[in-house]
Amino acid sequence: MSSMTLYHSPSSPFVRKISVLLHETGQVERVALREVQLSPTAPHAEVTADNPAGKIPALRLADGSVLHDSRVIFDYLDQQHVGEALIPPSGHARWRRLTMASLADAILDAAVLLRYETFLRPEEKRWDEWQQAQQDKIERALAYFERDCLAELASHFDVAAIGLACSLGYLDLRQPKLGWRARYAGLAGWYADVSQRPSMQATQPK
Ligand code: 99T
Repeated sequence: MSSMTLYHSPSSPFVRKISVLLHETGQVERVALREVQLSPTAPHAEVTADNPAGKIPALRLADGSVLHDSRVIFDYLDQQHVGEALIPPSGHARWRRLTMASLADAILDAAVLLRYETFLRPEEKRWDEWQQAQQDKIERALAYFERDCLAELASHFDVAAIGLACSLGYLDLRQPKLGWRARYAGLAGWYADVSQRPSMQATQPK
């Protein structure tokens, strides 16, 4: 029986990072999924009671305590299996891979803000410069990954690679017009490879 409950939405890339980890580390059966619909303007009461920020993912543990956000949950679940850690335990590798993961999260933060700006905000209140600034963050991060990180990404499917894979999947879902593959052929090739992993196939966004 599942001992933990994950507040979940099939479109959330932050949740997807956790779902990919569960598949990669053989922990799928340990976590029950509680699907919720929410947005900044339509919070979900149960989620808000457990996470005052009102965001998913949040993970309720067997003792009733709750962990959030995705970085904390990822770290926690990575310490609950006996295989190779997805977050390097110490040394330079730890800080490097966490920094890459943080940049992948920055892509997500910008892409989710863009999504809310175009999907939730009334048209007459939208701000083009602000949207462009979010797109610029995404472009700068992708250019950095393409220029400096291809070999590192290919070396391990860990916290950094999972983060970026979920970010690229989310760009395909919500920002297909960005057409990132045309500018980042190396990332496109890497993403095509990792997309074949069972963990990525099983967690495709809907
Ligand atoms: O901002 C809100 O009130 C509701 N939004 C969320 O819960 C989003 C869902 S992605 N989650 C986050 O922003 C989590 C960010 C946090 N730093 C983490 O967990 O790492 C939904 C995207 C979509 O449906 O397009």
